[in-house]
Amino acid sequence: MKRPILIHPDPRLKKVCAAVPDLSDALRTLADDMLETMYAAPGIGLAAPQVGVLDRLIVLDCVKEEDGPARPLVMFNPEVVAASADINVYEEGCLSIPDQYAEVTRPKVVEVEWMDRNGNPQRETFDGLWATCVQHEIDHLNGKLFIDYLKPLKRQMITRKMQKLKRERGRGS
Ligand code: K1U
Ligand code: ZN
Repeated sequence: MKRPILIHPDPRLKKVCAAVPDLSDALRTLADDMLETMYAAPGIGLAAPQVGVLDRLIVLDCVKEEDGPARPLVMFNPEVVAASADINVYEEGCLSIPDQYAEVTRPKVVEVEWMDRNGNPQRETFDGLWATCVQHEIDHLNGKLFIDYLKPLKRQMITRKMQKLKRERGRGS
């Protein structure tokens, strides 16, 4: 089932999310719903707070359709355990900040540990877009948005645009 995506500004997007102590069928259903929501958007990642759930859960799939089969990843309690000194600049977007893009600088390569949907620990090294995306999603779990990396004036401009968008959507246009 697709879930509605929260639009910035929303207090739930600024919260630090709680670790998931144990997996449950409800959490697996949430992960499936998040993947469906992400693919439909379309997007390459989604974090639980974006659908209003303050648990440490992210999903991502950065495989481009023309590059081969999908690779949906579900990560509970993801953690960056190592990051390269090498950096990468990528023009990021966010499904909670529609149609706004800005360059963000992050480590180029990161090693991430997480628990998979079967409760098994996983560890993998990510590079390029995968590394950018997994860091963007983990930021969501800590209440941080990509616009928090921008200069205050630019951030304020984007926030005002989103407030206007929400007012217009609220009026049904
Ligand atoms: O977390 C999110 O809001 C999802 C976001 C992830 C992301 C994008 C770019 C850099 C870092 C993280 C998105 O998926 S925005 C949409 C997007 O980038 C995209 C959509 C369709 C095809 C390819 C990319
Ligand atoms: Zn985002």
